[in-house]
Amino acid sequence: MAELEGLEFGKSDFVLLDEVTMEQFMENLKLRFEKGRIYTYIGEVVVSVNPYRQMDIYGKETIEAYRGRELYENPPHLYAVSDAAYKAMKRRAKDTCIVISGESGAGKTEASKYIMQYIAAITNPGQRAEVESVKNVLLKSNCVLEAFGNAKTNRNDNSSRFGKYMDINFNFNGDPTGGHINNYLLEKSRVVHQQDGERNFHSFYQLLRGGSEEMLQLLHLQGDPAAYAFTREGAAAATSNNDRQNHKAVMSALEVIGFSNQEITSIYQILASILLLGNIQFEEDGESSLLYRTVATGGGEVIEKGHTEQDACFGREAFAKALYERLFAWIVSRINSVIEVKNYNPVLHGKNTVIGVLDIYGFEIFDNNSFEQFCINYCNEKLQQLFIELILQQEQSEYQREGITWQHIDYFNNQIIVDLVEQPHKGIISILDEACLTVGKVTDTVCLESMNTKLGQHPHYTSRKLSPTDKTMDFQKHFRIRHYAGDVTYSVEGFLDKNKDLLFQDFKRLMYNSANPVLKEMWPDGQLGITEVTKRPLTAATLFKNSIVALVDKLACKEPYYVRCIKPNEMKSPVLFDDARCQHQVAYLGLLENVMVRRAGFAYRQLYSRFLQRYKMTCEYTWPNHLMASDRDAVEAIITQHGFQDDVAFGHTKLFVRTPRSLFTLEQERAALIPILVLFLQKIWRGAL
Ligand code: AD9
Ligand code: MG
Repeated sequence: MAELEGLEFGKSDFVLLDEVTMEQFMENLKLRFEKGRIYTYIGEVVVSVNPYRQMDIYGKETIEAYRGRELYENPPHLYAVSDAAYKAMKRRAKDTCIVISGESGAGKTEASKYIMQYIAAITNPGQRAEVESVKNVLLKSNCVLEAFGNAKTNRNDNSSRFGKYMDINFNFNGDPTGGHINNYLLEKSRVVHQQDGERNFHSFYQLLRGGSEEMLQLLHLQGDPAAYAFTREGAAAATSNNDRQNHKAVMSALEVIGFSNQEITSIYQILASILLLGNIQFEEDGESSLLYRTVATGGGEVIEKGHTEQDACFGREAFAKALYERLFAWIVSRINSVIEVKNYNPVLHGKNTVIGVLDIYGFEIFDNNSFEQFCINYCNEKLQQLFIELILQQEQSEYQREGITWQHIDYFNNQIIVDLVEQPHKGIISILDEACLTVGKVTDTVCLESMNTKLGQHPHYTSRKLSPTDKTMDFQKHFRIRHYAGDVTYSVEGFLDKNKDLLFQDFKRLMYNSANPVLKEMWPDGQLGITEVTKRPLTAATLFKNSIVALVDKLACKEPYYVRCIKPNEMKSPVLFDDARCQHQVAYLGLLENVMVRRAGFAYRQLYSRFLQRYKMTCEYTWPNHLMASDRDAVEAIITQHGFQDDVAFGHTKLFVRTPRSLFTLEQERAALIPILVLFLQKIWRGAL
């Protein structure tokens, strides 16, 4: 609990509030925001409010001030949790992860970058070249991934349209030796269509506005986003992005990471072909795989099927989206191949530990919410569930197990919404998949009917049919989920196509047979002959669900640190604190419950035997060995000697310490005693005593 700030800045840890009420919580949050204090703790959780202005709190001196320090020695900061995660990893050889959550525009991606910068700054004091190079690639990868995976939305000018989980690997010295990026469901529909006021991915505008004349000529492009169907809608959108400057930064980052000239050219050729593909108009005539496709009949016969104009448009859009998606996945895998840990030998190098940083798309509510928002919001439900399990549930069940007197704190458990989406046979994803597998003309509306029938009783599901008086929904189109973060009305239009994610086989073969080796590498499945492709691929929703379940498993086995981001207003204003919007976020993020559990709870716990081993030297009754009936009694003697009785509780197997300060005192005393002990032991050895 930091005390370096005066009281005029409010309480630096919500645990210190006089009373844990929403009113006091909001008052403190607002006061701190207005005083430019954007970070506040709940124990070890950082609550962050997006300042929407450059803050002078990320420089070298600040990094130095936090380096190696304990959480409560400095004012709250992302750097302090980053250091805590790093220390846990280094001292205790624990894998840790930092989970950043909050709605779209709340500041997750910015936070993840500051965290990475901090970790890069405090490691490799010896400046070893290979470690520096790993750090450099990790940092530069952000710029490339943002160019290809972020876009301006109506919520955020630089909105992440993919989920990112990055593992950073460390050797026994605590220096980064490599890393791995997992990417989750890129919102590829954006390639062909954007909502009013939104843009396509940054990469297209960067190329068109920032590419040299020579480059554009080579790619047969004009340097004007308004000239292309896929970028026309977003061409005029006001944005704080400097496309021209960012293009330069991306080109240089690609080089630093190690992309070859041929690879860089190929990347831009693919972007150009997507733009040109978007401008193709169809008449029902001519020959190309856009106009007909080869299909295998049930009897193994191969026939050609002519396309209607509608088929051709569908094929063209699916192709453009797939080209972009494969390009993005390929860029990620190329970065991974550069940063993967090489020549690692656990016997020689000791345990390889990991810090994971998760920055995923935040909860979204738009005017029109489609399949992508459905997936994004489901993912946020899963992360909220993990937070509940780790912070609210586990904590309380440990007190119960250890027999500590405990008043149970109630919280909303969103498992019921997670089930609504993902439960086998009954959940929305299953119903969607079933509709996709059904042969014949199943439309989005038929699928909606099926959901209405099967989910009509669910307290978090509704539709116009189930609430006929609600005129904000359409009978044919809409269903609504009561998410933990608010109600979202989804339009089923396009759900089935997006879930099937069909791409005609001919495109895959065409790409695989390309003379360009980079393109060929992106389409390995194009090798299969027409009659060999029989297995039905998993649907997009099921693939996404599987990847998110795997992600949650990965996070759950690491020691978690949390950053909970809050968006202060909808206007991107640095001075506006919209009370209602902020309170809504505090409520659904479960922050008040978090304070209650934390406040009634204990910051630190340790097995009696371990505690004793570490601190027995600080007490005359336990040093060098105790003669008491049990370790528990010995620990009690240490606690009593230091006068901490009121700050601890004794469990069946563990000691629980309420505030970190008591522990800090013990640590200081231990540190002061060690040199004296060493001297003492040396004298014994020399026979001086
Ligand atoms: V989304 O779910 O990807 O749409 P994020 O990632 O939560 O969203 P992001 O980090 O992109 O939001 O922040 C949005 C904008 O807020 C940034 O582009 C900055 O202009 C602004 N921001 C966020 N955090 C900070 C900060 N610590 N300092 C200054 C900030 N500006
Ligand atoms: Mg983001």
